[in-house]
Amino acid sequence: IHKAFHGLYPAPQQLRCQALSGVEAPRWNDHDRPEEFNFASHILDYWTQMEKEGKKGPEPAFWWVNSQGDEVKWSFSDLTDLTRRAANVFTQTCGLQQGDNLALILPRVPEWWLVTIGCLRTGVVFIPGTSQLKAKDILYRLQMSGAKAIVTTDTLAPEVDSVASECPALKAKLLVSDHSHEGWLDFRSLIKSASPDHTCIKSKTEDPMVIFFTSGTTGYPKMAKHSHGLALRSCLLSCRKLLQLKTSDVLWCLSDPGWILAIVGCLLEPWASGCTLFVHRLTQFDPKVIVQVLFKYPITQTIAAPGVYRMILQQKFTNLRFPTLEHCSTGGEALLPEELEQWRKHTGLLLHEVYGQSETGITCGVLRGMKLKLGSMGKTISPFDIQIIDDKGHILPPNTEGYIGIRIKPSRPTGLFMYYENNPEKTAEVECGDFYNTGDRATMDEEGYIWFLGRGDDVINASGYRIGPVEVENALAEHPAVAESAVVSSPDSTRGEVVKAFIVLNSQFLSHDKEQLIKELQQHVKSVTAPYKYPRKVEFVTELPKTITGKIKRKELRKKEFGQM
Ligand code: BCO
Repeated sequence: IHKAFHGLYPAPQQLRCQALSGVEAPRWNDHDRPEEFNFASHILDYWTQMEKEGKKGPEPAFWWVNSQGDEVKWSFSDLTDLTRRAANVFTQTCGLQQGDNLALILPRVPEWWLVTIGCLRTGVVFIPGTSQLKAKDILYRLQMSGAKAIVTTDTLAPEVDSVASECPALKAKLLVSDHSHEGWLDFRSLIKSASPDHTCIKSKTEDPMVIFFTSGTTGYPKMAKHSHGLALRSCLLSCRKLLQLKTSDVLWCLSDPGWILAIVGCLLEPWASGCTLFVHRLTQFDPKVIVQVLFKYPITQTIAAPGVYRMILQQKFTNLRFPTLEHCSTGGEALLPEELEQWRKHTGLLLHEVYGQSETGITCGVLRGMKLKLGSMGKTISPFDIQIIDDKGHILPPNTEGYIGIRIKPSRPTGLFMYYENNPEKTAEVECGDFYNTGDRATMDEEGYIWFLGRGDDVINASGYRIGPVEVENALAEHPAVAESAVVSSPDSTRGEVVKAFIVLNSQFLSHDKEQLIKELQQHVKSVTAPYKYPRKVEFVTELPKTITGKIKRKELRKKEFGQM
């Protein structure tokens, strides 16, 4: 069942095609805190062993396709082999050690999985980023994290090269490409020649594993650092009840590899249960391709942001009865009850909402088979204890609006981020009494069902992207037309919410064609920072509402957008 990817990698051993013997995935109880845990050795190598003993069926662990007809199928044994090689590339070729940081900016190419698991094996802390990042975003990430290595593609290599001299910590640049590039190590050929012998580190559960850059109301993104506990959480009994994956399942998670949803849905969830992870190399989002893929391949479960399901529904396809699809999950932004109803009507399937942040992974959700309440994003998943709290950390009574809080005292639960790296002030800011304050507003009913209401601050959630207004305002400020701007969230029928910029123009631009100027400003933002942040709505104003101390009242503008004033 294996076709070597472009013939680059050594032919791995064939899977034994024996009947399934109902082999069980390794599990931990919700409150277990093993001193040591490593997803690569405890989970992946376990499945490899099951394959070798003929106790696991012939289903691949990894099934990757693209629109050009290329296909990669890897067994767990293949994954073990290739990721041990990746581990050797990191330690031997690049000289990386446990605890070093590595920036990982790849699209959905098979090497993304080799890098992530190679990092797990060596204890190198990986920092995923979306391929939409631009030179400035990359510079910020490299400087803030002091990353010693970066792995990316030839599209982004020039962007990295343009800032590399300002990143003294950066020692190794690894390229995933069919072509070589001066000053870059060729990851594919290094994997080919590396040894498949490697002993996985014995990581402590509390050792760092991954860092996510996450946007806030003020300033630039913070670094939410997670331990191996994030991976352990996927193996806890309560978490396994969320999707109830079997080894025969084929799971397709459509999240971009830069987000925590991809770490959970494209790595931890499928392999914690030994099922097949399906990946389609979507270069540009296209609902038609998604629908074709769901008809063509035996996919049984999907995970995607609500916008993906919404955009499929908006295409008004005549047939959405997918032959093998059984269970759909969604997270990243709010799902409207109407969208759930439409999806059910057209596909015969429910949309099961999950909720989480870069700091938390999945915290609550509608478990498979659980009673669903329209508009609710389900219940807390243990060992997290979610309560609705006020801004002092007091627990509020049922059906009262407050902040979503996750209990961190007397002990921080497995899977919650450790802290914001190098930022004890921000780490302290989100601690609220006995809770981590997510900053998201919600209510909880008497049965524990949680109803999302929105952000409590100025952070924008557009199409499932968390966007800091300051990041967009700073990008706009670089354009000569902009005297000042205020960026807020605005409702949108396709994307839930979009970024809207209120802009005061410099006098010499007042006479310019406004439509043309809007396009130019949008293009400008797309060119200086990750394009998903660009303002899809722009309004020119003569002044911005401000407090007497001169602070922009974004809340006022936001309320106006949502018709609340
Ligand atoms: O709409 P436009 O065409 O004007 O602009 C789009 C792109 O075309 C453009 N773009 C992309 N790459 C570019 C580029 N422009 C220039 N250079 C490039 N290299 O920029 C705009 C990007 O917007 P987009 O990403 O929203 O694009 P699109 O294609 O409409 O995708 C729609 C969605 C729904 C697929 C996408 O928005 C999406 O994937 N959203 C979900 C994000 C997500 O997974 N969030 C989860 C975060 S983790 C979390 O919440 C915790 C949960 C446990």
